[in-house]
Amino acid sequence: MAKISRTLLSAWLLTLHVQLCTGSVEPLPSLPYDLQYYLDTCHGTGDLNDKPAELAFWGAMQMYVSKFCEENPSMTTSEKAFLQKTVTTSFAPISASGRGKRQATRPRLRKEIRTMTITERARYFNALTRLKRDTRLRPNIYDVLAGFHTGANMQRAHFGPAFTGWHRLYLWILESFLRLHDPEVTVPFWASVLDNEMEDPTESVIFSGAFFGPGVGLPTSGPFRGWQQINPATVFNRNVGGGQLYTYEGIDAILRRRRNSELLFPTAEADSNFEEQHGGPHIFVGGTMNDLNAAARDPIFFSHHSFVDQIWERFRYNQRAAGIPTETDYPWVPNDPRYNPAQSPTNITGFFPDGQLNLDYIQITGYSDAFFQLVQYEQVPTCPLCGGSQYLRCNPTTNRCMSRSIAEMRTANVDIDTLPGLEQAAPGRKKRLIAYKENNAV
Ligand SMILES: [Cu+2]
Repeated sequence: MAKISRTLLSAWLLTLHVQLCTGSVEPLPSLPYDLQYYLDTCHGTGDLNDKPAELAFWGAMQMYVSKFCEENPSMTTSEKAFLQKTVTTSFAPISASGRGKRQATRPRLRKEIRTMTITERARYFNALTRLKRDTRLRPNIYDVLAGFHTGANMQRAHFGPAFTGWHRLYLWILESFLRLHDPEVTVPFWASVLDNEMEDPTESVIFSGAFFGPGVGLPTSGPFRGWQQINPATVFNRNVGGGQLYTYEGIDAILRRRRNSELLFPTAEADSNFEEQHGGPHIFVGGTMNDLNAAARDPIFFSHHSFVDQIWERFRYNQRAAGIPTETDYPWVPNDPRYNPAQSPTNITGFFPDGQLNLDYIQITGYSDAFFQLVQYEQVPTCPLCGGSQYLRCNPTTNRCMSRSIAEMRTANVDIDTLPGLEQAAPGRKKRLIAYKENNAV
């Protein structure tokens, strides 16, 4: 992959800045602050000249563009109460209230999506579509939650030590809302390392109608094919094939480390830069996923982040084994300008972007060990059985599992275009299938 020089990157970003702001070319006195900040700090111990150009461009641009994309929905009192109540209830078992015993809850078991049964997959996709149709928040719950991942929150969620914890909490919140509609569902993870083993990952079953739908263009088939009609303003698109999916080598480099400071901006080691590695699949899926401000509109975002979280939990398991306290290993040096103040361990996560709600979980909450007890991950499938999944096979040469392609499944006469049990996303149909109960949110 092409390497770049700082000068070239600066020139390219400068041009882009000018196009974004004015549509015409004007000279700028210097690089915009955020771009300069990214170049100066975000590469930490890595050398920008050793970075794949695509990733460096991507990181710098996400950081920069996010500030133009603030979404400030105004909510009614009852909407606020509903949002607040659902989130607060979901966090009740892990909040350090000291008001007595923790709620006894069954852990949420998250699986690789190709090892789920057809029914489990259909139930997960149905819960997503029900959230997309659920107007208890306007325009719908799914879109409001996707809006958490925009604007000023990007400074709280990305490019610093809060990256892992913030997204862990975010996944938990989405999952809690899904469980209002189906209390059994959990967010499956997409172990893109399995697709990376393929000769052409764009041909993976992941991008079939039986999984996340087409890898190019709008969701015209697959589980989200009605989403365009539900809200044309927030429909997503894809353009698979760029970027770099997870590699076993990259994951191993992360799992060899023992401190979060070795994984996270601004001090990440070059080969175990967790957030940078996570950018690869964003670029690979392309389209909406390629723009962090809109990425959560594509549900594949949450399964990608479920995998990010699965890797982090494996890292934390190693930390525990080495006697390192996971809850306090939050890399932070007060008054060091390389650290973004929005990512101070005591700063708010800011889930509701305009701060109207009192959902002021602080950044270090994401490092809480309580999640270890309430969420469990299955392993990434391994040879020879590969989780017993018909969508995976063991590559005997590498002794690693890999995804099957859509063509392989067709040759084997397995229906890969439809998913039995999928509910139609008919617009305007309001049906609350499972009534909200105070205690079924977890
Ligand atoms: Cu993010």
